[in-house]
Amino acid sequence: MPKWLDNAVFYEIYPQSFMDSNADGIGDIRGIISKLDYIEGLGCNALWINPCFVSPFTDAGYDVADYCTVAPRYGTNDDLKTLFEELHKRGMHVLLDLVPGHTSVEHKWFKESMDPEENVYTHRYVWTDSIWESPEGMNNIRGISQRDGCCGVNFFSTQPALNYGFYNKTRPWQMSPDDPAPTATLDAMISVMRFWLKMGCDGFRVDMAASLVKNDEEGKGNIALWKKVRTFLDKEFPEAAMVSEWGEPDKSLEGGFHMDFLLHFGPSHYNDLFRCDEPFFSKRGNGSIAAFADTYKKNYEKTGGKGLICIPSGNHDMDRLARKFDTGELKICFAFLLSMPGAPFIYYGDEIGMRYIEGLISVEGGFGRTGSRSPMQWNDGVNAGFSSAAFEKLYIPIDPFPDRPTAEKNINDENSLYNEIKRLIRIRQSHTALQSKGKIEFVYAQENAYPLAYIRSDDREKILVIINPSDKECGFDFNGAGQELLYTNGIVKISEGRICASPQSAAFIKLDRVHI
Ligand code: TEU
Ligand code: CA
Repeated sequence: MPKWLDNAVFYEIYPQSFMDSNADGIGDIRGIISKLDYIEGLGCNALWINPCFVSPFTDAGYDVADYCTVAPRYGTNDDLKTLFEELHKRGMHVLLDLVPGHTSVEHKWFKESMDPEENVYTHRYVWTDSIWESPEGMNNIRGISQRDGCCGVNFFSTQPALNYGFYNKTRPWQMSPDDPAPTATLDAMISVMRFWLKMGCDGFRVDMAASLVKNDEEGKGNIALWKKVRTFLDKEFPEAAMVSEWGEPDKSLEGGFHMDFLLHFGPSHYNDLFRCDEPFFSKRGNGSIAAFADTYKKNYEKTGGKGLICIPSGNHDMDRLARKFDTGELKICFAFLLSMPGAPFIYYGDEIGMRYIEGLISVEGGFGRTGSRSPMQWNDGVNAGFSSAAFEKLYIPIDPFPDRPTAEKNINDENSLYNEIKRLIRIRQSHTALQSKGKIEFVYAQENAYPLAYIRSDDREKILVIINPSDKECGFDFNGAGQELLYTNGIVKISEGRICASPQSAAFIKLDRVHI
């Protein structure tokens, strides 16, 4: 595993909405470069940038038309290379977004593949052998060319599925992952990875990583495929970091990913934390952490030593954290996010409490996700400092409320969410036990009960983390003694064999003795 992941704290940038450097209303790479001081100032030392490649943008760039060229609206390949260099100068790293499962219908591979005459790309995508047969369990594209077949799609109807083979073959047109055409597809994707890694990118976030091999209930075909990618990386780019959008760390890490995300879908119970009717982190205090902690524990044991489980604050597909939570609640969310194992991911704007913009018309396939993708609010200038274009030209309308949070207001207010997060990152970065690989042991994570407590440890120290999102005082029996309060928000005390946490509090306590 690349050493830099040990203390990586990621910042996810949705490039179209971060910073516009040339007044066309769309964020761009030069804009990102101009804001590296800000990101570094917060304490983040790594970036994940959503797809920034040539695309017709029917799914915000997750419909790639040319994997090896930066979309002109974001700049040029040279700009991206400059970004890599600027980051490396600061000791920072960057993951690009690899979308290996599907392309745009406008990709030249797909155009060739629609041709009824046999050619190199005929089997690059999942095609049935008759226009009258749809691929089972998938939506499809049909009748848009003279090729006699239906092509499966992975997401929107503009995103035809690349052919990596079928783990269980039930129809004659289905190939096995080791057949020549699926092998050629994987080779092509490996070439894409090589292209960017050579240019200086530090790795990839991999989109829908479990979707490549089809009819693969248990994930075995996809695990085998990613193991081949691991072999390539071990040989040519051992320092490249790989994080999967898979949501099942026991599988993805076996496939050779260094990290997997917990997501708003899949079996992780991630939604119990922040995004359900009664989330654990709501001050109402009606949530339950038990199912999350149990699943986390199981995965943690299964994946012990193999890689990291990453918990994001949000992403471009989910509701903004601030849609349901106030600043007080958000501070407690981040005390948790920044004290868990694995590399934390902060979605741009979450650090200043950016809100979900209600009622927007969908932009570039965002639909309900559009409200979480609005332009970053930098200051009280024109368009919140995001762009000097006319308001109507902005990629997505900016939060219209005059009290909208901005980076500037946050930076200047000692009690802001931003400054709390900055403090939390600084504490994490000065205690290896709190970082990616420090161990975790849950001390208190009960059904329908508060608080949550765990011990983070390594061979240097043991740190007890107590998190009470609820607006009630609560506690539990604890047989140990604290030595030093590393972080506190509210009042948390250890006395007479009991921990007592004030309403909406969080604390990190260095332990000198503990008997549990
Ligand atoms: O998302 C995959 C994913 O599973 C989505 O279905 C998600 O659940 C959805 O956005 C509803 O919230 C990835 C990308 O993150 C997403 O932006 C892309 O649209 C999708 O893949 C297709 O590439
Ligand atoms: Ca621009």
